[in-house]
Amino acid sequence: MAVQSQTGAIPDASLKSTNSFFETAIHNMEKVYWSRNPTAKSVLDLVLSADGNLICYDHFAYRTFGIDGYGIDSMSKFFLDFGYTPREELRFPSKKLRAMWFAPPSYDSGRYFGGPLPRIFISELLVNELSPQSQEVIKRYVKNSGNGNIHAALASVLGCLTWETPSYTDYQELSRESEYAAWTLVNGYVVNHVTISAHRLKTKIGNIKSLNQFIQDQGFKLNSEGGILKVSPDGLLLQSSTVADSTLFNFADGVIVSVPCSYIEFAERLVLPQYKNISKEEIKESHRKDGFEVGNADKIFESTSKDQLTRKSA
Ligand code: OOG
Ligand code: NI
Repeated sequence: MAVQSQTGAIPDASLKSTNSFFETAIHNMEKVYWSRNPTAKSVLDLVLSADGNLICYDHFAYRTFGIDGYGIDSMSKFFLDFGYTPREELRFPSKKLRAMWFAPPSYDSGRYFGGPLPRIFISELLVNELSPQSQEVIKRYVKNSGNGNIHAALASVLGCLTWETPSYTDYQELSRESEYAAWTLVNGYVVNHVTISAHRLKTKIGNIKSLNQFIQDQGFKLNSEGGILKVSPDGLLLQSSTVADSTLFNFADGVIVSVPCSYIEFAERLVLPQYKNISKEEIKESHRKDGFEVGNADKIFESTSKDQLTRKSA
């Protein structure tokens, strides 16, 4: 089925006519994301124009409320139904979060734009560990949303919440305790960010250090939490991200306030030591570092934080 839209970041013509239901669905999740996040879209356009109009995605990420069937499982079901495999769990005790990542059916056969399907990273807020006040707010929205959790993927494709429009009072209550909670209340299941695979870019921005420099030279602000470049303990997973855009949100009690939406991330995965003698042309994604890192992720989460959004210096 051909996808008809002017808002997709990547020309829809590059979605083949044989495109599956699944690819069409995630392409539409992406369109919601590009249409709401002008900075992410400008960065993508910049990378596309500098690197020849085809990119690979390393992963897509989502946030959820880990309670009453609204957590990781509500979103992962869709991906599991289309061939994804659950991989590892990551824990973030001080943020009261946990996450799971899911591998696509193949890393090396190209199905989605310039490459294979993206990995999927889904986190959830450990709601039962929050204060009674925050728990009450989250449970109220979740309870009144019918069986919204069953339709998480649909909500992401449509770009709408499965619960009723929040009040500013509730948003503020959650913001005081967990910025993640407040973000999820107003953004729901929409794509939190997409990540461009830096090592798969073909020109000189095909390593994350040059890519970061290129993006900063164009005036974009990168998340500086713990340093711009986040490096895994083994040195093989390098990540960076922009600071999230904000958008005006119409709260149910009539207040219109700017709230954080999404950012864009870059990841470079280096070749594993056991494959270091393979020639450059023969290196596949499966020869590279896989998975995610708690230390990196902990800092990437901050891309939607008030501290980063209000930071003055570039
Ligand atoms: C996810 C942050 C972690 C990564 O790649 O490690 C992450 C989020 O902000 O929801 O994206
Ligand atoms: Ni990420």
